[in-house]
Amino acid sequence: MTKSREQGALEPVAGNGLLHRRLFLAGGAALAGTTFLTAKAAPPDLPESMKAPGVGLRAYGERSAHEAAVHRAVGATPGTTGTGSSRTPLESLEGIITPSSLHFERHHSGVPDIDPAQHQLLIHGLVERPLIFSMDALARYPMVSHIQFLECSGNSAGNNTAEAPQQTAGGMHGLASCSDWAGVPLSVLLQEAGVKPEGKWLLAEGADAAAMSRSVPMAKALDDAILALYQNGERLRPEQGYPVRLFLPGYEGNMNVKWLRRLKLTDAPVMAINESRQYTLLMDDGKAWRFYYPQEIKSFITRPSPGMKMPSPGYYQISGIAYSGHGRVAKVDVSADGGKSWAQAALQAPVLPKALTRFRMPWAWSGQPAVIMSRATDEAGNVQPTRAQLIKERGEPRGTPLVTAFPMGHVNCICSWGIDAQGAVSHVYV
Ligand SMILES: Nc1nc2c(c(=O)[nH]1)N[C@H]1C(S)=C(S)[C@@H](COP(=O)(O)O)O[C@H]1N2
Ligand SMILES: [Mo]
Repeated sequence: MTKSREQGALEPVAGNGLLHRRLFLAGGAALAGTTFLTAKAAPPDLPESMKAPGVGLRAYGERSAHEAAVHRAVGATPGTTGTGSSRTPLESLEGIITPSSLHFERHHSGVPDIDPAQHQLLIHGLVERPLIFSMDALARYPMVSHIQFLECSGNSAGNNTAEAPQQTAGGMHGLASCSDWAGVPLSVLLQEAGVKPEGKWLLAEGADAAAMSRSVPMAKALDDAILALYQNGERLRPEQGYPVRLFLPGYEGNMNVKWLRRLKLTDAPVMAINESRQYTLLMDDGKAWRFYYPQEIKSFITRPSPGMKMPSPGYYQISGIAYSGHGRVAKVDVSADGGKSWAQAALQAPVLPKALTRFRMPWAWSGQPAVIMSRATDEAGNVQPTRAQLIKERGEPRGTPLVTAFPMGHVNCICSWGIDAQGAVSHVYV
């Protein structure tokens, strides 16, 4: 008798029990009889919630009190208020959207309290007509919205320390989040201001005490840059730059200037401290890589991940995220045997350019120790490097703490989780 496609899907396609992604496409039919969980036979008692009416209506929603354990991991720089970062708990999330209240934060001098009725945006410098916009005026321009990720270039820098840091997936990679950003295309406003031929760069300046300043090349400004006013359908959170932020899809987090107050057209980059000293990669030979914009192809497994325990051998769904500042994710390969063999994961639709992409992989865990990892490729053909490849290119790990990790920014190497015979998950280097 010939095997059905579904039965075929239950046969391993790579070492240590990885199964074909087709298993998910078959609607799970093949898994009947090989259950992920044991369903109880007796019906549950009538729950208390059915015996009396629930609480009343609420004007602004809150999550369930039972979910309070899911929160950002906050790391403020000692001796400062609000300078530092907080990380998205990626291991607790599914899909591709980051709830606004869990979007990672990175502030150089805290979160300013800005009244939108007072705030103004100035466009000046090498333009025909300098313009000042109130927030109300800005909101009257045509808008676009896109689901796109934002990532700090210091994200995942823990992979470049000598010992594998024992962090959760969010602790390692949680300076990345993904939202539906809506706002006014920058190109529309530049057209109105009239860019002079010598205007090749824009200085973007924030209205915070850090006066975050970055130079943006004109090509990006005219391509897909927006002045973001909305995040996941509502006005930006204060932490994300309320009332207006520059959003440069795929570009390193730092350039996405929050609390934007000024765009000055210039003929050259201004070499602000935030781009001349910070946010450069200092190489072992003393040279610094500067103006290093797109966030490179990256992926990692969020479930299972460190801090979790696999309760027993059996069927599991490996789940993770992939993204690239260069466009769409083309494919994600997963290995369960430390990189010896690989099989392609299922990509959850929609697979959007410069957005988080959710991948999933069925796995029959035998109960033996295993090392799981993912390797993404983007539509431009960029493949996520191994850690050894990154070290070859950048030099040996410097062991610098995460907060001063600028020389180790743009770390996008493959990240491995080890699973021991008891099912405990840890971060391992292979
Ligand atoms: N004005 C201003 N803009 C800023 C920053 C800042 O400190 N001030 N931090 C930058 C950095 S380093 C990053 S990674 C992103 C973080 O954006 P988020 O806090 O919305 O996640 O904002 C960038 N824009
Ligand atoms: Mo950043």
